[in-house]
Order: sequence, then C-alpha cells, then structure tokens
Amino acid sequence: MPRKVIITCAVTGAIHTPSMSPYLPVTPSEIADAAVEAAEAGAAIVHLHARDPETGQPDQSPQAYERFLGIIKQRSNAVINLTTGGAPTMKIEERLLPATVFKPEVASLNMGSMNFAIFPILEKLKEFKHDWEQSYIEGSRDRVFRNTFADIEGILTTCADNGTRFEIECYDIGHLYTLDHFVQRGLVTPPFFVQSVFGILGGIGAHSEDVLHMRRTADRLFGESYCWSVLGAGRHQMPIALQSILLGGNLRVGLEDSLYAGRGKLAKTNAEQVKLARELIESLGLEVATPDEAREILNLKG
Ligand code: KMH
Ligand code: ZN
Repeated sequence: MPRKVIITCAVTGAIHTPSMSPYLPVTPSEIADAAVEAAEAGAAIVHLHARDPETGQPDQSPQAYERFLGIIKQRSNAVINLTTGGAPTMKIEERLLPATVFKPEVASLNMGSMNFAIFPILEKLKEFKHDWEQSYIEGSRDRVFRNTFADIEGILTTCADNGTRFEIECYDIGHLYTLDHFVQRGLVTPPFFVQSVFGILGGIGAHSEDVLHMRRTADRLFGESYCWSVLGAGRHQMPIALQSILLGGNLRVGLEDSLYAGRGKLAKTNAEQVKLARELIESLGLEVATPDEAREILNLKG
C-alpha cells in the first residue's frame, strides 16, 4: 500500500494583505470557495482564518467565521482547522474565540513567542489598497507573536473538553522541546500533528540542514508518537514540501504561506498550489490522503 500524504491548505491567513495579491481570498464567499476548491484538488485539511470583507483585515470574531464555515461543511468533507494564532496583533482571548465557539476537529497551536517579520516585503510593496496595511506590515519590526507557556496551556486545557486536536506549529527547534514539555505533562497526547514552519524571518531557516535537524530532533523526542508536516514560507513552499515527502512527512500549502505558484507567478487560487503538491506526491508513487484517512491517521473526532 502506498503511503498516504496529508495535504493541509491554509487559504488566507493573517500575514499577507490584499495589496500583495489580488487573488488573496478575503470575503466569506471567496474564503469558502477557496477552501472547497482546495479540498476538491486534494487537501484533506483546510486551515482557516477570517477577514473583514471590506478591508481584508484579520477578523477573529465568531460572526466572521460563521459566514463561511457552514458553506464549507456543506460543500466538502474536509477537516476544518481553525486558527488560534489569529493575527500577531491580537490578544490570546480573542484568538481563542473561534475554536471555543465552533469546537473544530483541529485548531492551530503555536509553540512559542517569537519575532515574525513581514516588513521586508515593504521593499517591493509601494502602494496600499487599505489604510491598515502599511502600519500592520511596518509594525512587525517591533512586535512579538506572543505564545507563552501559560497561553499554550490555556489553549490546550480550553480545547481539551471539546475533543479538538491540534496542528502544533513549531517555528524553531526550541519549540519541539516546549512541545515535549507538554507531552511529558500529558497535556498533548499521541498521535500529535507537528507542523514545522520553515523560512519565517524570526524562526528557523529553510535550508535542507534545517529540515533534517527538525525531523531528526522530532524523531528523537517523539519517536512514533507524532505525525510530521511542514510548511515553507514564500518561495520555500514547494522545495520544503518535497523534502517532507521524501522524509516520510506531510505538507501544507495555501496562500497564507505563499502567494505564488511557480517562480514569479502569483497563484490565482489555493487549488493551484494543492494541485502542484499533489503532482509531487503522485510523481513519487505515493497517494494523497482523503479527509477520512487524515481523520484516522490523526485520531480526530470526525
Ligand atoms: N502563518 C503561519 C506561518 C496560526 O494560524 O496559528 C502560521 C500559522 C499560525 O498558521
Ligand atoms: Zn494560520
């Protein structure tokens, strides 16, 4: 039996802004269509953020999520994964709201506080469609993406009774050790889903040595207890995805992580990136996991 590779698609996120790409999904119907098309193209899991439809600004209110969640559930069988990262400007209580209200199968969980640079893009971006964008991007020079031990424990315990499991985002080697701390305390249970993030300025780089070091360290700490996935930021997206496939892992794509589908070519849809990932997987003789197969592999509540 060929190995099944889980594709997660993160359709909009909170890092890219409307002026960076006209194809970034912003309205509820754009987000819903993007998620459904990604699922049809082979994504087993859709990682979701909401935005204000007028301005494209990240919006973590349950009302904003309600506008697309029902549509996605009606039109696809994809595993719903709601962010608890929200945007780096938001307080933890606000970030946690959608996961507590909608009790999804999966929620993201960020494993440490860090710098999270968006500002280098200002070298290329001169015009802004909306007022908030420039200060939001510029502000990343002097902003910490806060995820303290207390924050992480709060998310874990709040979601525990809802049966929500986690996409555990690790942006550096230290985050694996933080995760191990919560595993040792029994707050994270196998099989847990580690999403290693490469190429964010503020986190680990995207060199093959970085990928191998992350994989080896996770193997040493967690053995068979974890399921590994990766995401590469920007131009690193597909090279990192390929390395994960070769190392027995899974992958995440989507416009949250990269606005491109090929060198210098803006992705018009999330599905385009999912199709590219699918081609990589199938060209190596492997298969893409269906949503139900992902549920089984990750022991989700369904
Ligand atoms: N923007 C990604 C690098 C979250 O939503 O919790 C990480 C992320 C965070 O997906
Ligand atoms: Zn996200």
